[in-house]
Amino acid sequence: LRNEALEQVNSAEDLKSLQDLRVKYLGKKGPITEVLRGMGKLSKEERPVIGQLANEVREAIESAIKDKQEHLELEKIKAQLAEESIDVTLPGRPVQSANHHPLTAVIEEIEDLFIGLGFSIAEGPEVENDYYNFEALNLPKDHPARDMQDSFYITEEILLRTHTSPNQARVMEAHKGKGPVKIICPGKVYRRDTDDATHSHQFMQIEGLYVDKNVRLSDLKGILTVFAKEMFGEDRQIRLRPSYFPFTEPSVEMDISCFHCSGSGCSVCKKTGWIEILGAGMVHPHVLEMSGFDPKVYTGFAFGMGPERIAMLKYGINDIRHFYNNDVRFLKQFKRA
Ligand code: FA5
Repeated sequence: LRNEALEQVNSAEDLKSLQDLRVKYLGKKGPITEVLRGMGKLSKEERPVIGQLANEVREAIESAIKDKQEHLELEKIKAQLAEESIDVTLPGRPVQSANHHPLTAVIEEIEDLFIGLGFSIAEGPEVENDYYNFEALNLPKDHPARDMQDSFYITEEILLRTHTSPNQARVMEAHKGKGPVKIICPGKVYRRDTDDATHSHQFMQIEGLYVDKNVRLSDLKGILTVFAKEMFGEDRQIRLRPSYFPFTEPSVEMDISCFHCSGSGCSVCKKTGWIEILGAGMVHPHVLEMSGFDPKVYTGFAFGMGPERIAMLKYGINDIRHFYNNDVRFLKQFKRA
């Protein structure tokens, strides 16, 4: 009995089976209790011998159970510790932090700059009426200059705006003929242009409009010079070339110097040392009038720039399509300080 019990105690795998063994061998219905209970039936000589033997067996089993219990409890604690331990030497998981898209960063920089010059921000719809996109800008139906911007029409009267200039008319209408109006309007525009390194069918523009008494072409030139120097550095030159837009008279296009250009950004400069970044001019009297401003009292200038081209020049990016492909390897290079 003793050997059998000790063997079972030793091979017990957990505290529960150990408890079962304790009940089985030492419990009220166990064999040892039974022997002790039957002592009365034994002879005087047998009693101390059997009694001693039974006690020895009981003590041996008890002590085996106690040892085993201590052993199992220790094992349990060890296992628990191993399971819960933290390896402080493991390298941490890197936290991916988001950052601004380079185009967003440039647009915000331009916005901040113009806010600093007293402009406020206006926004308008991307799905636009033919009236605001063209007619209110001196481009009646059948005007040949409509072809300058090949359009995505939705219906005969509704299209995806081809530029941010419709907001000139919208904002002036909202001012009900009373100046000053001094806004910039950033937003997406759409044209049926074939995508290449410097053209995209969907791109951003930032419109500027300043209407007040006595606004002159020299004010436009002054503002654009400040803008170019702030954006690209003091040593940049600007150049205004005569141009044509039906909604401005006179009209200009602004080039910015890129003499110090080297590397991939140079392809944007087309090796001439100048790159065109915006169209501008004095708001056509007819446009002022159509939107409720008296051209005898008010004059104004307007401009429309392409922030992609500006970002390309600023960061030496040689293909406009990088902005839209969302290749993380490209985007990661523009961490904000
Ligand atoms: C216009 O869209 C006129 N609305 C700008 C204007 C506003 C003139 C106010 C006068 C007064 P233009 O089509 O040139 O003009 O476009 C203006 C700028 O948008 C360009 O200088 C260029 O930077 C950018 N741009 C034009 N087409 C694309 C294109 N397909 N992809 C990327 N940028 C373009």
